[in-house]
Amino acid sequence: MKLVKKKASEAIEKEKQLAALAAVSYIQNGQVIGLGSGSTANYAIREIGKLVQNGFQLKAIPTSKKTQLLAESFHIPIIDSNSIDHIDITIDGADEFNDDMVLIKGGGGALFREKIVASMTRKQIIIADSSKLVRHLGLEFKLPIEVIPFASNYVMNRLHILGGTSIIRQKGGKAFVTDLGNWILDVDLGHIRDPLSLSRSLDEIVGVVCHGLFIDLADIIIMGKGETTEAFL
Ligand code: ABF
Repeated sequence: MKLVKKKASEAIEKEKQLAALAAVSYIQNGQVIGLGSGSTANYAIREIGKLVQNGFQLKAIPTSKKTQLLAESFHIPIIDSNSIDHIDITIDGADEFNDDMVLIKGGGGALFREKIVASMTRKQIIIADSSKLVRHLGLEFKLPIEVIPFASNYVMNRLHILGGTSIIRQKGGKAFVTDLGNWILDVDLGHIRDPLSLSRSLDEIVGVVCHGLFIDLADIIIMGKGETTEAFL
């Protein structure tokens, strides 16, 4: 059984790498690049580091402290998000996506900066392995929602009215704290049949900083599939 699991995990990592390579091929010299978070995005950051090593003049905006540290280790020049008015290309991951290119993101806790960077980006490229493509959003992956800690109980009660069951994400026996000092609720809402309507309802709840539904925020999704990739446009 262990060998089967090992081979499955190797296949997933291969798909992530293939998707990352395909995404990085879109990058042109002199561009401003948004750097995503998560293991799939990390493969892309490694490849972007090679571009920089080969003389590409790039400027990068990371979506998390962890991503910034990795980018700096590859000598990718980091700039302040307030020093530019747009990002040319962002390469980022996802936890789930469907045929309508709606994403669930935030499994890594970086969703707020990811959504800001995605909103600043002219070409948002999402990279994922084939396990991330789902028919019904939310059935397997709970929706991450970033909240102001002061409002967490109030938000959990409002989510309950919407039919959601929330838990405060933990790390090391206490509430996980995002780069921006907030908490994450992981909310079981079952099958999210109408992401746009839910997104609007969540945005109205005072204390919600950001939720993990990314709608109209993916220009291309590159999915690794076996030994190749598939693009969703
Ligand atoms: C990030 O990529 C997060 O939004 C998402 O949770 C994560 C997926 O992680 P991985 O690529 O490791 O599956 O953008």
